[in-house]
Amino acid sequence: MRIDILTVVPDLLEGPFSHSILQRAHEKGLAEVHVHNIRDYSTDKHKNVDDYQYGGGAGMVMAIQPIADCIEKLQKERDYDEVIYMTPDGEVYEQSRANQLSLHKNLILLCGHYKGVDERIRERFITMEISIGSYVLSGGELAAAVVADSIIRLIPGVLNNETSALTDSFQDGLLSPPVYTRPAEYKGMKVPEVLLSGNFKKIEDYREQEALKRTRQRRPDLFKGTENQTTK
Ligand code: 6GU
Repeated sequence: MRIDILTVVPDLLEGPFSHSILQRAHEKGLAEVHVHNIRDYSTDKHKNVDDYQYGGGAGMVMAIQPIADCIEKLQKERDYDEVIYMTPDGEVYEQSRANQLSLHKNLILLCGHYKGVDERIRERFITMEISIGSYVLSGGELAAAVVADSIIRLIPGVLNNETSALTDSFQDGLLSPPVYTRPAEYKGMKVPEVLLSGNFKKIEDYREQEALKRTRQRRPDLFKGTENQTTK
């Protein structure tokens, strides 16, 4: 899997991809993330990437030329499965979408900034628009890092324990049950007896009940319909 991220603040994306599992995924040759500075593609003499909006109004708009040139260059080099625009007015991101995207080979993530991109970019190049929630970030970079992380960790071989992504919260449409580690008792607080019993059937039942209870209490919306469980 290859992910190309287009941004006007590449520094913001350095941290997330030089650490932990994403770094390991890269070293194992399972996933590579390439960050492109949109400014490098500007043909403007001042290397501008934004401009005033037609019709007036506060806030700058990301101009079409540098973004179009960058996307066209990448698309000449390989076929992309999706060209995704990270924007607060996109489709709200969920696990089902992460699962689907993790099956692809090449993705472009375009990070929005300022008032957003010239609408013609969306019309010509964008195949999917993603928001990571109902709040506004200063730019799409942190959202792109969230999306890239959620996808890359699903690629087989990226996580040490390959089954662990399958038992994540949301993968079966439920939140995860509580977990414990040693000691069995800490200042009077005990680990539930059943987890120490060695009876795997009972442990499995207990975990399922706790997952249901937690989901009912915290995310009753997950029970409404099964659309969260299927790949859209
Ligand atoms: Cl993708 N971008 C921005 N700027 N804000 C957001 C977002 C994206 N998703 C939620 N808020």
